[in-house]
Amino acid sequence: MRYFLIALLPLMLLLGDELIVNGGFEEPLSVGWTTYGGSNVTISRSTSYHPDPDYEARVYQTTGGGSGLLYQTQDIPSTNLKFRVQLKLYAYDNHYSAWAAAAFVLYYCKTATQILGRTMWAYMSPGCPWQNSSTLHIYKVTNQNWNHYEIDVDEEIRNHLPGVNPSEVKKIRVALYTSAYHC
Ligand SMILES: [Ca+2]
Repeated sequence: MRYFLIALLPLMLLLGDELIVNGGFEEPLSVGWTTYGGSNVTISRSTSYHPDPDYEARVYQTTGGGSGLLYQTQDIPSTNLKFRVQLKLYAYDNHYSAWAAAAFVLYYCKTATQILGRTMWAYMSPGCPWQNSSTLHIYKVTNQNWNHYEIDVDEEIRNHLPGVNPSEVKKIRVALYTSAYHC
């Protein structure tokens, strides 16, 4: 095996309103969530990933390329929202031509199919080509702990994503995401 990826999250809320359906994973993942991935991707929920008594979800990808995704898209009234998540991310490769990454992604969407920009928390192996741009802001994660993250969505877009007009953002997609190349 050349690499593996793991990404988990127990809690997701857009403060003000709880806009995420089944964000605590108390119900099966089929409630509110869509999964995507090949035979090398396993997406599951359990109470055992984090030591607390509650449920978490995990996207796990092993040898082979491609992506794994656990995601949902919701309408938002405006970008005047706070977003909070708790995450543990890890990615590994041991081959010079390969790379792997585990990430949590907030997609800012105009419609269900038109993505204007993204914010990511990402654990990337050396060689991962992802870079900041006017429509992509990456918070690099370099530890393998459970970490809490919170952002003000409007401030995030205005401060870090000059290519995104906040007034055009009508939907947010949240995704637990793994990706690998040539592994
Ligand atoms: Ca737990």
